[in-house]
Amino acid sequence: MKIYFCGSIRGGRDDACLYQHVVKTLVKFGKVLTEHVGDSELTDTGEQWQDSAIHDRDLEWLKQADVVVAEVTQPSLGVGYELGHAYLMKKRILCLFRPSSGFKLSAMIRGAADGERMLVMDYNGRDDVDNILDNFFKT
Ligand code: 6K6
Repeated sequence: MKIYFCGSIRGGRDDACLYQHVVKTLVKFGKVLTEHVGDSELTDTGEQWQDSAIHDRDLEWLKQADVVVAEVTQPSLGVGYELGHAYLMKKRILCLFRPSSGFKLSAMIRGAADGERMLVMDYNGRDDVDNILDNFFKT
C-alpha cells in the first residue's frame, strides 16, 4: 500500500507536529511516499531542490499512490492542488479537518466528498485521528 500524505508547507507549519503524528501512524498501514511533510524541522529554507523538480517529483509519487491522506486544516495552495490532481486521478482520498481551528474548509474540498472515494472527516484531537485512520484502512 503506497500512501501519499499531504500537509501544508509554505501555507504555514503550525500543524507540523500533528503531521508528524499522522505520518507515524500511517507507516503502520503502508509506505508513506511523502514522509518529509511530517518533518517538524522542515522550514521554508530546508529544501535544496528547485520548485519545478519538487512539483514533478511529487506528481510522480501521487500517480504511484494507492491512497491519499491530507490534513487540510491549515489552508495550503499546494495541498489543494494535490487534492485536485488526486481527485481527477480517481484516487481514494481521506481529508482530515479540525473545526476547532477556527478555519472554515473550502467548499471545493468539502463539496467534493462523496462518502466513498473521497472522504472529509472532522476531528478534535489525536485520538480521533487515530480512530479515523484505523477505520479508513480497514475498509
Ligand atoms: C520546503 C520548505 C518550503 O518549501 C519546501 C519545498 N519542498 C517541498 N518538498 C516536498 N513537497 C512539497 C514541497 N513544497 C510543497 N510540497 C507539496 O505540496 C507537499 O506534498 C505538500 O503536501 C504540499 C504543500 O504545499 P504548500 O503550498 O503548503 O507548500
